[in-house]
Amino acid sequence: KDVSKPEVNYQAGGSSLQGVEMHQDINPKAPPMTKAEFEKARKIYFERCAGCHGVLRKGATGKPLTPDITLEKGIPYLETFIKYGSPAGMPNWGTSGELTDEEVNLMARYIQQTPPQPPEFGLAEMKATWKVIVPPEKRPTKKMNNYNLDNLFSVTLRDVGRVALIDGDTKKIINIVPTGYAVHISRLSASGRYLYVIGRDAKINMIDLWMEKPDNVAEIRIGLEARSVETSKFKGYEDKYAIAGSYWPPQYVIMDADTLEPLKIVSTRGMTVDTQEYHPEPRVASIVASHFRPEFVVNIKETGKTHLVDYSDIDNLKITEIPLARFLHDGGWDASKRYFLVAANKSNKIAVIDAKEGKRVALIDVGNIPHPGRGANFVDPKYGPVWATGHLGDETIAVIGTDPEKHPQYAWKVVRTLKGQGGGNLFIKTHPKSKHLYVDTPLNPDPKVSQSVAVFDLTNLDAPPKILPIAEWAGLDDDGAKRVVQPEFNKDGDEVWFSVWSAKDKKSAIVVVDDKTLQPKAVIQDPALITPTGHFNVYNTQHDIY
Ligand code: DHE
Repeated sequence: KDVSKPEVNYQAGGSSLQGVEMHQDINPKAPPMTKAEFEKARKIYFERCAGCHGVLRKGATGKPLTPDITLEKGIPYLETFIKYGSPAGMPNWGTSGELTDEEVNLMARYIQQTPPQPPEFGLAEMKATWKVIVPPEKRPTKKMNNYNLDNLFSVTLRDVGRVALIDGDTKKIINIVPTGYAVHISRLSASGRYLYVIGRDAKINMIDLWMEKPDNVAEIRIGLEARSVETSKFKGYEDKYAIAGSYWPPQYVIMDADTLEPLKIVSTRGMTVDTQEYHPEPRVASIVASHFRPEFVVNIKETGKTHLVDYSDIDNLKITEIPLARFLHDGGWDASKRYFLVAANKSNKIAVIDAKEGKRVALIDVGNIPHPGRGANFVDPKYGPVWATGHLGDETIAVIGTDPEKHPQYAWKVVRTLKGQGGGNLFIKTHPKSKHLYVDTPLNPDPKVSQSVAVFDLTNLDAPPKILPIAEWAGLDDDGAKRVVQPEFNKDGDEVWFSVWSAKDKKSAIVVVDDKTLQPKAVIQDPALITPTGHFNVYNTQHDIY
């Protein structure tokens, strides 16, 4: 792939929707394909192309590729595009060696066919996959283990469809739990007892941390492709509801948090925020739970809108639709947890929602493709409370004022711009007890940069960052890619954990850094730690501390 376009390669990572039957009649105007060719092309399309162009090829961050457009272009034109890429962001799938000339030709023919539509996934389909492994009445009535659960880490083992539960105190693996494929995130119930994880294949696993050996107690598939799960956090609704959003079908579902029983499904199909045109495939990106109201904040990519979903009466569901900007992706709370800041990544903006008043307060221009993860909150020596985001498309970190009461002149403005190591940043992190801001760059094309992190001194933000060679500290003796991804603090805020992420057949590790000395404190390596990516501290995730 064209290594200069990390953000494109990053998006092109969907699953193949394997096992899903989609028969397609050949469009008589399109170049012919056999059924086997069509199937092969369909699989390649879902794995490589759908992330940018959309399952229905209506266009998202990539251009639309519907037959009314592609038929006119013809095979040689399309082949050239697929093989060599374009300056606008299309990767060079052919010359990079990802696709052979034969496959390039196959894809050029395939995208002239009518896009096959994957099946819908309603209540009946969800219920057919739903399993309560240990019913609530058979679960422990008190904590049955001696683990310090607040300091437990849930680590995604991406390519093997598992999570590792690691004791943050002893750094020992407690259990390896089977899950869906490539778990994207882990989230906690309000009480901290239950851990919910969601795979790309839209499978949710619910893990009871009170068991002698924490393990699965319920599971369900809520669609064919998904990224987000969350639980109700408002007072009086603790551990009551869970919610998950899917990419396909475009919808979200509210579930009983004790059993994962699906209760209410809401489609996100509808009009886009700006041109107000119908979009058939608006994917659900991040979801957070409000602390100020019984509401979920559901961010929808292609329409650029956020739904505030009031769960106080789910039979008479009230949804407030907030217009933001395209394409909403990830975000986090400010330190007061009143304001939610979310990246509209192709608009190069951060949007701010006031969760107390239930409305939009700002749209802030930032750098190229903001990608905050959940972002980082700290008190800037000059500008007061701020929240920061890094960017996939450039080396900057945008620092935004978040205190409209005491620092109104800086609120919702970029008050400073820090310079990191380079583009390809995914996550940044600090902790209320730390004086450091950590910035990863796993998608930077230069291995020196993708294998290290930049650390800023929050008391002296004018100084250049220190660079920590995290992958080198892991001491892995093979030639794995060793991308260093996602800083995450322990409960006490004195250690930072990083995944050193290599391919499935190479060694990976977790490196723990001492936040005071910025020296390595521990390396967790185990044959079971295959492709670790996201890793979530229970206490910090439960309480939205970042
Ligand atoms: Fe993620 C968060 C979607 C690729 C690791 N990712 C998110 C969220 C979304 C999302 C919507 C926010 C969830 C929330 O907060 O509710 N991610 C996508 C994609 O669509 C994308 C670009 C391409 C894809 O096909 O999935 C993508 N993500 C990746 C990766 O390649 C990463 C690095 C490794 C992996 O596991 O696939 C990756 N994404 C993560 C992590 C988080 C995340 C670790 C949570 C960060 C946090 O601190 O909360």
